[in-house]
Amino acid sequence: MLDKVVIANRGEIALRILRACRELGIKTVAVHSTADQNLMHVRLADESVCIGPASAQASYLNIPAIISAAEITDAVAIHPGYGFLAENADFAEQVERSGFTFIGPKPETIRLMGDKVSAIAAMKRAGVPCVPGSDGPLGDNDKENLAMAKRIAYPIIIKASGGGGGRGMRVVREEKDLLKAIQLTKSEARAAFNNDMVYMEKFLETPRHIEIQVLADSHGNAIHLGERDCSMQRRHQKVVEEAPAPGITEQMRRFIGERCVAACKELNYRGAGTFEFLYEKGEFYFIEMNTRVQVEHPVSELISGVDIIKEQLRIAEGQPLSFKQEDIHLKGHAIECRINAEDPETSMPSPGTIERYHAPGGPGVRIDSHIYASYKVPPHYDSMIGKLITYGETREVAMSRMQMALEELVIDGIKTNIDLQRKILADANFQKGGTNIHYLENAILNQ
Ligand code: MV4
Repeated sequence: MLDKVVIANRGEIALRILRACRELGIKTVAVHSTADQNLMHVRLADESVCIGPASAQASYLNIPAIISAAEITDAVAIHPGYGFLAENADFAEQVERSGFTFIGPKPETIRLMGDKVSAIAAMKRAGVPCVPGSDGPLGDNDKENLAMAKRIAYPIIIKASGGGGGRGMRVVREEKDLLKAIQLTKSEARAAFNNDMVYMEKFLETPRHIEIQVLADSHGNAIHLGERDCSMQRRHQKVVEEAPAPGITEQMRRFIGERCVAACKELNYRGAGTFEFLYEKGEFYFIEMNTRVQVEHPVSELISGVDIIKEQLRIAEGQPLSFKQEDIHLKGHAIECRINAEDPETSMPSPGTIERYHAPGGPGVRIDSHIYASYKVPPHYDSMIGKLITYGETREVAMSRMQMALEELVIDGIKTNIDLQRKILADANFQKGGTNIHYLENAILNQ
């Protein structure tokens, strides 16, 4: 097994990774900023290294500081978690060139998937269904671009190849706006991503966001753990996630899951990954692949019984996957509510000191959080302070347990989105299941 791992992240995911390492007997090194001396996982880690000042740029994004921390502690591997450097191919490359194991895919794979045009081309080749579109970058021939949009049929969307996660896109509803929109998206993309490559897709008006979790080892084995529904979002920030996705049949799950597994084998994929799809009128359309572990991985863990972080560590060690697709039996239903330190009126981050904390419990309740009473939420990072996850034999049981857990949960001293989560769980259409990506903003937040 890996002897010692550097956890190159903070907050709940750093603690989640530390727990997985402990279970496997792996020593841990916490690396943290000066603002994060009091993080729970820093206390629990075997060793800790301060890597820089509060600003993420100077600490959690500081590649030489993180690699130096691995060197001085004699660690053998680096787990990037999510966000920060998790999908930075240059970081993965420098980690490996310095003689450490990067716990994730090969740098080439991260780079391929980070470029959306090349990611979509790879998926099409592998037989993954994609959104009808330009099948490559847009050229600068106006006549050709106008003809292409007419063929795809309006509305269409222009997306930056270097974008993703909602950055660098523009919807075009009428022919008269197309050429201007292409130019604007290009110049924004050049400024934001230093890459002005853009592509065109049919714009889907009311899709759901459904994603497939995969795991692949370095021996050519790949499996999927079914799907998650992440449609309940605001400004591209997921708020509630669940698995399985309401209304997805066993046949649809097998169809799309098998295509993702085939793509993993074709790409020689390694590690945990997520295929993101838009789902509309019974069809899946690939949009992006995430080459990291995701915030919402616990809902897949609860319905599959697989510890995704432990599998990441085993895969990085070169071990084969500890199960085959036939061994995966998805059972029951899981829901995750993200708990954010934010103002309920404005949804702006609301850092400060947690005066009181009471965690809910009982059957089927899991909390992934690093917070404790007296913990001071720093203003420098993401506002998510934990995740409340419930499991039940049915979706109804998981929802009922979530409603009880949200009632029990007490976080005093800072503003949080707990009341918003209570409102979502009480919403009749959420309870029915299958709401689209616009539902939270259009129906719940407008009440
Ligand atoms: C789309 C789309 C509709 N049609 N692509 C936004 C985030 C990025 N991952 C892709 N996004 C979208 N791409 C086509 N062809 C609508 C969105 C979108 C969205 C997607 C997933 C979750 C939330 C969203 C919110 C607004 C728009």
